[in-house]
Amino acid sequence: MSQQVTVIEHLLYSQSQVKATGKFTMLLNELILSAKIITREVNKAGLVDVLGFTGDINVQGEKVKKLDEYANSILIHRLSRAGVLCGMASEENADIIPIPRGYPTGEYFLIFDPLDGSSNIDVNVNIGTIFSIFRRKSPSSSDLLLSDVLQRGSEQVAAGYIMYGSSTMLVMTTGEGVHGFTLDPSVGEFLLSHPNIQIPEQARIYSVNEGNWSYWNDATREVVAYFKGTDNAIGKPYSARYIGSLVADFHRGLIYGGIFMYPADHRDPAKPTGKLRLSCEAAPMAMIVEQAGGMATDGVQRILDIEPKQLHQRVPLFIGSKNDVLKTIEVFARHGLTDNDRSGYGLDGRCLAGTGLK
Ligand code: AHM
Ligand code: MG
Repeated sequence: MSQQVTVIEHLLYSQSQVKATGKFTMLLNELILSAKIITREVNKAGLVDVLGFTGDINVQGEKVKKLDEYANSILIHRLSRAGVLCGMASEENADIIPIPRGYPTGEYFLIFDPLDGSSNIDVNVNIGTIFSIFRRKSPSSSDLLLSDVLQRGSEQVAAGYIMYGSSTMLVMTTGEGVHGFTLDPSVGEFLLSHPNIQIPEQARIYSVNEGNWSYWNDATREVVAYFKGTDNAIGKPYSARYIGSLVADFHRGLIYGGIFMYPADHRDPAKPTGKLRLSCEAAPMAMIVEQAGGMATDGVQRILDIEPKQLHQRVPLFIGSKNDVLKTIEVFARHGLTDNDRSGYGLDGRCLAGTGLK
C-alpha cells in the first residue's frame, strides 16, 4: 500500500465528476461507515459464547440480534437517514424499504444483501455485504415506480461488495474499472490496495457446489465435466475451490481468475432457478466482473441484460474469466437452450405486494 488514498479521495480525484457528486459521495460514506460497524460486530462473532448467544437478552435488556439481522438494521438505519435514497431493497426484507416519513430523500435506489453467506459465520469463514446502486427513472416529485426498482443490471450506477475476512475489503465499481480498498484498522479508513483489478482471461479454477450434480441439466453437467476433464483449454483438470460464500468465492476468482457457478437445478421442478438472487447478488457481481474484463451469464443471456420481474427473483449464474464463461455459453447453445427454456424461472421470489408501487 504505497499511496494512502482513501475511497472518497479516489472517487473524487480519479473518477468522472458525474459520479463524484456530493450525494453519491454521501451515499458511499454511509455505506463505508456501515461496513466499519458491521466489521466490528463480525470480529466479535467468535466471542458469542463469552458475550451471549443470539436470542439472549443483553445488559441493556435488549434481545441480541443475529449478525445478519444486525447488519441489515445498521444499513437500513444509516442509509434511510442520509437524504440520498428514494428507497431501498434488502435480501432480508420481502418488500421495498421506504424512506421514513419526514426524512429527506434523494435520487438513488439501493439494493443490498446485508450479510451474504451468513451460514459461514459460526465457522469463521469470510462473509460479505453486496450492494447495487441505481438512479431512479421517474421524476423525484412523483411516487416511486416499479420501473425505478426493477431495472436491468446494465443500468447500475455502481456496484460492490465488502468482504469481512482476514482483513475487511471494499471492492467496487462506478463503471470506470474495479478498485479494491482494504480497511486499515489503525486509521479506520479503507485505503486503495488493489487499483484497477483485471480478472485473468483464462483460469485454472472452477467453483461450484458439485453436490448438486444430480439436479443439473445436461448442459451444466457438460460444462463442469469440461473443467474437471483433460480435454479443455489448459489440457488438464482445473482445480476445484468452493467456499460456499459468494463474496469469498467471487473475490478469489476476480484476483486469481476462475469461474464461479451456481446453476439452475431441478430439485423443485417448478423452480429451475438456481439459488442466487438477480438484483442483490448476480447483477452487482456481473457489473464488477465485466468492469474487470470478465463475463457473467445465466447460460443463455448476459446477466446485466436480464430485466427483473420481481424483487427477489433468482437466476442461474456463471461468472468469471472470459474464456471459461464463453465456453459455458457455447455448451448451452449446443444443447439448444434458449430464452424460452427459462420462461417463468425466477418468479418464485416474494412479490412486491403491499409496496404500493405501480
Ligand atoms: P444466502 O444469501 O442465504 O447467504 O445464500 C447465498 C449463499 C452464497 O454466498 C453462496 O454462493 C451460496 O449461498 C452457497 O449455497 P450452497 O450452500 O447451496 O452451495
Ligand atoms: Mg445472499
